[in-house]
Amino acid sequence: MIAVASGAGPGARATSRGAAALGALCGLVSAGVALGFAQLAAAFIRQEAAPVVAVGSVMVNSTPRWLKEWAIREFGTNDKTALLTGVLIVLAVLAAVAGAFAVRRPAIGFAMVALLGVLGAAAAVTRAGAGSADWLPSLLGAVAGAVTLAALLRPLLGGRDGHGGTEGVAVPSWAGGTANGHRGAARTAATAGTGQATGGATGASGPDRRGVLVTAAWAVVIGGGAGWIGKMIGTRRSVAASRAAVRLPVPRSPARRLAAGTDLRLPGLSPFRTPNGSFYRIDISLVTPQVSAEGWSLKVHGMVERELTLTYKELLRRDMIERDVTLACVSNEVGGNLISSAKWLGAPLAELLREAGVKPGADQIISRGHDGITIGTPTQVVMDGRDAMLAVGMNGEPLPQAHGFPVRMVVPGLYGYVSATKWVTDLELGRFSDYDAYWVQRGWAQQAEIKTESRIDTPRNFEQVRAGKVPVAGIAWAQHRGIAKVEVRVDDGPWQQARLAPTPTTDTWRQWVLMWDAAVGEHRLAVRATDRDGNTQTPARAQPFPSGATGWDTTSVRVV
Ligand SMILES: Nc1nc2c(c(=O)[nH]1)N[C@H]1C(S)=C(S)[C@@H](COP(=O)(O)O)O[C@H]1N2
Ligand SMILES: [Mo]
Repeated sequence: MIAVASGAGPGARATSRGAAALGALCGLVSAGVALGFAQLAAAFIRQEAAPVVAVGSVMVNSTPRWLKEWAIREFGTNDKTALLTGVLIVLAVLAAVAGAFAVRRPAIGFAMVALLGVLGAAAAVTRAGAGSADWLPSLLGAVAGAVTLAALLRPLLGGRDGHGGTEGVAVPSWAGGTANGHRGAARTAATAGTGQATGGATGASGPDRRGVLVTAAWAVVIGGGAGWIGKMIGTRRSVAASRAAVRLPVPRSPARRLAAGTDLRLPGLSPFRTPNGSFYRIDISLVTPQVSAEGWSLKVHGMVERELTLTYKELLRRDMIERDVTLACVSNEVGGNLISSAKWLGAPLAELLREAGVKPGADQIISRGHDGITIGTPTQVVMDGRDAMLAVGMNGEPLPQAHGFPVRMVVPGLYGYVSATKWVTDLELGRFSDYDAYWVQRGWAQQAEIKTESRIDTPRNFEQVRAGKVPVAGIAWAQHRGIAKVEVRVDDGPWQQARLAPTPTTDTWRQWVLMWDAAVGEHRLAVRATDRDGNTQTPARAQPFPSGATGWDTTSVRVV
């Protein structure tokens, strides 16, 4: 990077490199301004239309399964942050390249800026659930970015035919050697005029460079301000206020009181009810959809006798039930944590469907979320008497925004991707043979009951415990069938029956514990559950795709 030789060659390279570096910096600043203005525009349209989020969303929708599974494994629930960071890094690199190009070949540089704008706009309009004006933020952003880049580069481009190379101090300190000893070589190059010949615009003088930096500082302030105002407006328009104003109704049918011992309260064991803040979260949305209770309505249509539309107020006036139900994600691996349990409050879904009058042959309920997802649920499962509901409350609070405020579906016994539509706004009765929902289009099973499974919560894998009585404890689940038995095996010993905690219904997980007489050494614990239909968990390992993982959870423990 340092020009050591005297003479034109290396010095010229250093100056042109320096110009490219300044151009890259201008590109970065312009990208920042572009994002700021795009954010401001998105505040008035929708948050999801902001370019980085839009590109991320399209990637979420088209990521191959192995990559998505890897991301979930690697980043867990931070997978979204990781994705957005990745998109930002790629944008930063492209913006820097565009800026570097713009110094020498403005046409190419500005074409790249335009292309980035078009890409953002294309992502925004093709995103599932996009609105018709969603291309605007990216385009406004691109215009703001281009204007900024032009303003920043003006002195540099002007320098090409102006004073570049003619002044004694033509070579800026950013152009190559920063150590004093190397300036001489660079200066030689510039004064010789060869810098322009080989490297294009190299002649920004000290005052010009200062001008660029001052403009850049202004651009950062203005772009940052626009972005900040956009964020403020976005937050003000958020539905937090709407949620805070909700008064949940008293259920006609309250949840069964939890019998003593339902929660064994052992250290390391998952609590029977997962606090809302630690409830697992899985969805395709990079920004939490903002649906206010006042703006919400649900349409029931398709193969029904009578179309219905329901507002939030009307929904709250209906008879409500309150139930403990354990939700599980089909992507949960053996031993994984994509499973949580809560006490839900909601209106029975079957009653609503009976009012609409389901036509014969309508075997699929296609529900749509505000984020554009579609989820297909068997009509017969919802109508079979189980507590399928349109939930508005979770553990005594209005649904948190991340979990579907104002209304989501909950259907005991089915994986989330075929039942648990958050931000649900539309129910269409149809046929499985006519329509594949979002995940089914991506190869997952069209219908999927939750498989009978169990997990060891304590001792944890590779934990070290003291010899003697050690509680081995965890959870087991077979929603809507119910857990009949849980057995634990130490090394190659016999299966020993664990003690089962009570549960209010068959729709939740069930805690279990086995007091283990732990002897010094390395031991391997395995667990298997049997449901009330008599199915015992198979040891055969299966991946989550396409209909849920199977296999026994195991932990390795060192007893000292
Ligand atoms: N609108 C919407 N609803 C959705 C999803 C989604 O991506 N969008 N994901 C589903 C999946 S795959 C699961 S496992 C559950 C997770 O619900 P939770 O985030 O409240 O735990 O929501 C389901 N409902
Ligand atoms: Mo899921």
